[in-house]
Amino acid sequence: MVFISKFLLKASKNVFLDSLTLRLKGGHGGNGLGRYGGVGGQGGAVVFIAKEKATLRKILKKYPRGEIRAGDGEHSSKLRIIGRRGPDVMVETPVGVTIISPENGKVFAELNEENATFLGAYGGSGGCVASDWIGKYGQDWKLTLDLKLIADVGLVGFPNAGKSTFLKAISKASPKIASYPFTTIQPNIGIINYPDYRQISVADLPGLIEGAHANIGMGHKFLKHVERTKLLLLICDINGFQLSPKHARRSCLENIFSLMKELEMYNETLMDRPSILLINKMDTEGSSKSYEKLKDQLKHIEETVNDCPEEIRPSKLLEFDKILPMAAKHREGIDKILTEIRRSLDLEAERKLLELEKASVR
Ligand SMILES: Nc1nc2c(ncn2[C@@H]2O[C@H](COP(=O)(O)OP(=O)(O)O)[C@@H](O)[C@H]2O)c(=O)[nH]1
Ligand SMILES: [Mg+2]
Repeated sequence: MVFISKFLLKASKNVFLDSLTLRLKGGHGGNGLGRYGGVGGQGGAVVFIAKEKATLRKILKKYPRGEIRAGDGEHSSKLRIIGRRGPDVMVETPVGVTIISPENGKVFAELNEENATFLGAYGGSGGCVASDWIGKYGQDWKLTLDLKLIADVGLVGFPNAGKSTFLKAISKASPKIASYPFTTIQPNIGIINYPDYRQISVADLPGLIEGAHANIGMGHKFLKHVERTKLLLLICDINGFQLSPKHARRSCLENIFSLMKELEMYNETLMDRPSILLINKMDTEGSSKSYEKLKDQLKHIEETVNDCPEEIRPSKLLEFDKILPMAAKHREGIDKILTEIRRSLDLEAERKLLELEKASVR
């Protein structure tokens, strides 16, 4: 166990956080000044405000100890009879967090819209005659921010790669299967049921196309969903892909780079997300030979990426936990994939735990 932990720490990337517990302290109220009837300033408050660009990781980075404190109210003085209010602290949270009690799971709020706010901790009132001129402590407690996930695993691939077929092969969901380069619009969620009753959810999302990060087609919506998954499963057709005669025909390798580029352009931190690469349609003619070549190219991916056209060249590479071949249509290779999905998620869960321990949160 100790050994594994050391190894994980070394291998630790920027783990995706979907839950964060914080200690929140409202500011202390300032003392009053009885002689002059002066009232102390109210302590500042900690306020959560939902912002599109915010992440739980950014909060942890700003408050590495997981503790957020608002400013104290000013004492009343001869020069300023009414003490100034302590400064509030505004904490930007991602849109879609649920704020709950870490003790009993009670839900206090859901911040589902940009600029929605929640009072995380109130400041203490300033000292006055009723409190014998002594300022009061602010609220001091813990809250947990939970980010709603769409699924544990997100399928990432161009139209026709075989995402819907794959989802059908691994779960009981029965998504629409199209034989043309069109794509499911709504995410279909499938559940993998393991023999020991463990369940892992998988989201089949509207197919990604080049330029999605720039909001072409359903792109942005798609990427927004992908952001809310813990493990990325990239699916590529071994034979490559061409969206239409107007578009360039891309090889399987180029598609892999192009997918990375889309993810990176949308949100760079996605490149730190654990990922598995699945090469589909291994039942088609010539696929074995192409796969051997591809494996070799991926082995030297740092160099091969330089040969790829600039418009689809990522500046950072996803590090795949595994690269696996399959023929989703015939359920070939699926069992091994299910084992690896689970392994990747477990490894990631352990990394996250370690990181939170390091940050001494909880
Ligand atoms: N030969 C072959 N065809 C496949 C395989 N997996 C999917 N397909 C076909 O590829 C087409 C697109 O599959 P689909 O699952 O709809 O792709 P999606 O757009 O990524 O969801 C369909 O005609 C599937 O039958 C496979 O393993 N082998
Ligand atoms: Mg589909």
